[in-house]
Amino acid sequence: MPAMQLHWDIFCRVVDNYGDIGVCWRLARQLAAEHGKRVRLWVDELTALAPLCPDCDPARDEQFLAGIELRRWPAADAAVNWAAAAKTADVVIEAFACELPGAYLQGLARRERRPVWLNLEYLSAEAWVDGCHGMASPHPTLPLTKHFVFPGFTPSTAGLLREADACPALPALSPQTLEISLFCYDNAPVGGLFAALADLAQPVRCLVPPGKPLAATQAALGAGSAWQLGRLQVEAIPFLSQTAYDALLRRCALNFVRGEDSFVRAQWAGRPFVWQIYRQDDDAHLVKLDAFLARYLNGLPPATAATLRALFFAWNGVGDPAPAIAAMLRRLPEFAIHAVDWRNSLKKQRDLASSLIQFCADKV
Ligand code: TRH
Repeated sequence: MPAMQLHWDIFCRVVDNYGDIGVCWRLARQLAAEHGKRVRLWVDELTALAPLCPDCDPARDEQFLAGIELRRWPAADAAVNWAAAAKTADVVIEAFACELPGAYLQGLARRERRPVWLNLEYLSAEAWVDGCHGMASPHPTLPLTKHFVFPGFTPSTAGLLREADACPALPALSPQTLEISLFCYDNAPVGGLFAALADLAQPVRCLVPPGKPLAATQAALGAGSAWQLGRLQVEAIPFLSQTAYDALLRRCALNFVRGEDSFVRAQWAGRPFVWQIYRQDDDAHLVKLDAFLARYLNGLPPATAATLRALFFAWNGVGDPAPAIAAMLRRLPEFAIHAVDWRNSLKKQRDLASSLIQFCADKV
């Protein structure tokens, strides 16, 4: 392997929710823990990290956590000596086009040996991603080139975030109770879900994290934090650390996930999942959903594929959720086998952190 590329700066602006910081925090941890990198993570809103990482103190400008130097990225550029900060990094990751401070970029441009500068894009299963991964974009005025890195589901992309221990042996499921986790946006059709679950012959326990999932649940079932509908028990749970959340996904027989990072984790959990995609203007998210399903359902018996397709679309506002959920629940054992097969096929891909390291090494 050529250059060591030891020092990595990752920049993260929290747009909304937990996905931006969720991805950056996971990537930072893996680069430090598995690849021995010295990572400095700049985050504008540390309050978004605190729920995922209970050791984080959002009041502090600087702290060391999980082997990472965590720094506040203040709104005012003058609050940081960016010229000094630009002197160390061998690799700079601008997450999700968050735009680096001008003085930091100027500092990078003055370096004798320029760092590798990457823009980490959002995940998409669309085919065009294959052609765009690795594309270069020279800075209009400075002698710097940014490369676009696309996570994805094919070997032509940078792959998915996957730590060495992302796919341990699956724990046994609860024999009597069907356990379900529900991480969704507040417009998810949870009423239809609860109706379908309450109709099952088996006892069901549905675990609801705080924020939008709980708001949706309360809108459907009324105020409170625990509800009983026949054999269905719906229960509010605390927001878990990222590691504990990953473990919860493995423990549940079915997971409802959303956005980007929990969506990927559900796939590593090897359990059936339903995805609520992050909504975009002009229904661009439905094109992305379709692109994912084309890969995910490929090769399944037509009736199974049709059931899952109807369910994923209904959960995203296209179709009637209650019958789609009921139909999926009848096929849950088939869906469970597919979840493991899918995980095993995805695991053959190179993971995102390793791809980034290789990409940077190739640039030197
Ligand atoms: O929070 P999200 O909706 O994030 C979204 C998406 O990433 C979207 O693409 C992006 O544009 C938008 O943010 C700005 O969903 P996501 O991506 O699943 O992120 C949630 C994170 O929270 C993930 O890292 C898992 C973590 N998490 C925990 O650590 N503990 C918990 O208890 C739960 C429920 C989640």
